[in-house]
Order: sequence, then C-alpha cells, then structure tokens
Amino acid sequence: METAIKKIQTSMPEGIDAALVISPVARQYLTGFPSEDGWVAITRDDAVFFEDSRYIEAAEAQVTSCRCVLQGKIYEQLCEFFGAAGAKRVAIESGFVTLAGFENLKAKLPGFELTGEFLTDAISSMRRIKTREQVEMMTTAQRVAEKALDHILGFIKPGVTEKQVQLELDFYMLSHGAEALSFETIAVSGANTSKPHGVPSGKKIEKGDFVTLDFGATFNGWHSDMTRTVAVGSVSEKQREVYNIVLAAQRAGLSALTAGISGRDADKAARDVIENAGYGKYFGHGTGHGVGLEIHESPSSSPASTDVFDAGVVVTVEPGIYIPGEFGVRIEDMAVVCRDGCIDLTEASRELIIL
Ligand SMILES: [Mn+2]
Repeated sequence: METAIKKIQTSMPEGIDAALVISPVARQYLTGFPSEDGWVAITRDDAVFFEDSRYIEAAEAQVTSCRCVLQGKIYEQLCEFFGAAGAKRVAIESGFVTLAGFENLKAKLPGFELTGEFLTDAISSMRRIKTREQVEMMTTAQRVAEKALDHILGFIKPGVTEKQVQLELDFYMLSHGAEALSFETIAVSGANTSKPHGVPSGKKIEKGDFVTLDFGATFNGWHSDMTRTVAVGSVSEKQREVYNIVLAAQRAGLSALTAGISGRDADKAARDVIENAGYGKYFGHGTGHGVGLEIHESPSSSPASTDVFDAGVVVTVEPGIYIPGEFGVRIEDMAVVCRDGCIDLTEASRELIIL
C-alpha cells in the first residue's frame, strides 16, 4: 500500500519541490513513530526523518516509511538535503507554524522559498481517511474503554463522588491496555450533567441522578471516544422521555452515516429528532467530529460544516439534550463511514441503564 509519505510525493503540485513536516501529530502520522521533536523532510524522490539522540535508536527500529538520520545541526542538514534534490520551494504546515516560527525558518533556511500552500491541507485530507489498520487500532482502544464502562457500572453508587468515578475509570483504562487517556475523562452527575463538558467535582452521586461519562483510551496514538449516560436508583418521567429522544436522535444519526453525506446532513439527521420533540434549543453543539491521532479532527458534523464524508472517515455521533439546572443526556458512539452505511465501532449498549 502507498505510504502517506509516498502520497505527499505524488500529490506535490507543480512549483513545490519539497515539504518539511514539523508538527508532532503529522510527524507521527507519516512515520508511525510518536516523538516530541523531530523533522520529516520530503522531496519528490526521497524522505528523511531527522531525530535526536533521545529517539533515534527506537525510530530506526520502528520506522519503515523513510530513512532515519541522527539530528545534528538540523538547519544545515535540511539545507543540504533540500539542496541535493535541487529543491527551491518548500511547503511547510501553515496550520501549525507560528509567525515567529516562520520568520525563524526563513532565516535558517536561506536560499529556499517557504510556502504555506499544500502541506497542511494535504495531510489533513489524508488523515480523514483511515486505513483498515488504523480503524483496528481505534477499535482496540474502544474495547479498552468498553471494559472500563462495564467496570464502572459496578462502582457507581450513591455516596461516591464524581471525582472518584473519574479516577476509577482512568485507573481501569490505564491498567487494562490503554496507552493514555484520549482526553480528560468527564464524569458528572445530577444537575452537573446539563453542562456538556462539565468538570468532575467532589459532588456525591445521589439516587435519581443521571451520570454522564465521556471518556476514551488511546492505542499506538489512535484515540477512541464514547459517552454513556446512566441513571442511579430511579428516573423521572421527564428523564426517561429525554433519554429516549436522545437515543432516537443518536440512532438516526448513525443510520444516516454513509459515504457522500455532508457534515451538515449528518448533523441534521440527529438534530431533527431532537427539534421535532421540542428540545432543539437544548442541543447546542455539533452532532459529531472526526477522531484519529487527535481526539477532535476533521471532518465535523454540525449545522455549519462544509465537509463531505468519504468512505474510511471515522466520526462520532453524539447528540445531547441539556436542560440548565435540571439534567442532561448525551449518548456517543464512534463509527467508520463505509460506501454503503457505516460500521459502529462501539459495542456497549445504549439502552437506558438504571443502576
Ligand atoms: Mn466526542
């Protein structure tokens, strides 16, 4: 299969002879190797991963998509590498390099014209489409999160604090195969569930509370993301009604996902269910986002989205209803878009669970 580096080489437009990748996430995407620092320099016929002494041994053992070279005087090395290929115009990541960084690069790489064209967009559009291996790694991460969900359902009870639930979820994931957390786990209860991204507090869980859990694990840098809302002891009629509306919206959102759908329509499929039930003003965020090496990446499903989903895109479907001062419900699965429909990568039940 064509590597991501090869794709950059073959899609480089006329007038651009080379590319210099600096952002950690793009570097990991191109090399498969996570590192804090490093440089990937690409010309039409060659590519080098410059790594410093902290990483070079591991990089040489793991990286197969290009040569690894020990980083020395990096700007001299880059000038030599680009110069040897006769490169004149070098693409850098306009979405990552700061103005100060750009000025610095211009000064350190004399003789080359730097351009913000091409590279950020090229990598971003490649990253949207996951390979089978990448989907498998995200699924592995998701299974770890689901095991943690099973575990936490036995842990949640009246008197336990939100913070304790958060720490227990995190400890379980990290001790059962998660390399890291996808993001700071959300574990909120009762009235705190009306804040879509509430922060776990010392509040004790009470009977009649909804508890919203939004969490994920990573595996080889690939993220998972899921949300479940469970009830403790009992639910009111209104809680049950709202839960069922969100569940219907989430199902509608998943059913609509298929290659060719716009991010706007993917959002609308879920949003219509909530609006038609009269709760539209309580659903303030977009229905979903891409997931991959980052927890939030392109494409997105929202009323303002201009994206169109191709097969291989992995997105969340996470509608919610949040009634200030009362409670909120969100249900989130992660799915891979296929030519005909989608595959839900989440296996955990979405039925209302009353603990
Ligand atoms: Mn999410």
